[in-house]
Amino acid sequence: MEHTISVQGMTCGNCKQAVHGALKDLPGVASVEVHLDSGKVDVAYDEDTLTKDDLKEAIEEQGYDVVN
Ligand SMILES: [Cu+2]
Repeated sequence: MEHTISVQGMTCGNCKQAVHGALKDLPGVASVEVHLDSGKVDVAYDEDTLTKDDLKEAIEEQGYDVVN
């Protein structure tokens, strides 16, 4: 399952690393790509292991807002 998440508040490389790391650490996540310029995060994950809400929560725990 591929999902693109819109995230608000990512402004620099540290933000990018924080979001990337938080998602990549979740069991069931295959790949993460963070696009700072557009605020989009592409995540490939296993639907049997994770839900979109799990992804959203992991991002929000880092202090960023999820738009969709
Ligand atoms: Cu930053």
